Amino acid sequence: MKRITVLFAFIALLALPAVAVAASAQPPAPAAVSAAQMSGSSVSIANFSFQPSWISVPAGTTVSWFNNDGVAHTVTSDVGAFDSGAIAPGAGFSVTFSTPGTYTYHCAFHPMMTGTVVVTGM
Ligand SMILES: [Cu+2]
Repeated sequence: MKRITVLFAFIALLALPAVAVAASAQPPAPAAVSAAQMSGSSVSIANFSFQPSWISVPAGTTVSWFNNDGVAHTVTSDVGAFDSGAIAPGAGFSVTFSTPGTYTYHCAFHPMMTGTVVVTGM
């Protein structure tokens, strides 16, 4: 009986590193958003901020926001040009900017969260 107990302990020790590797091998959920961010047309909402808070895109670009935070936020134009309404954690919102200009926006729930989209001519 004691030998079986030792065997089980040995197996458990062997299994531990395998479990740890499997857990760390899981890809981060918003991998697609990260790739899009490199093109400059995607904004992550995280830690009560827009990241990046300032982006510049050519006219005709669709800018997407993705809520990576644990609470709902909004993407609300300062002048009423667009308003996402509440974006739940894990959800997104996008706007296609066809007219060059500077578009400032904020979160209606947390007014200290602000961002800017600069749309340049084509
Ligand atoms: Cu917010």
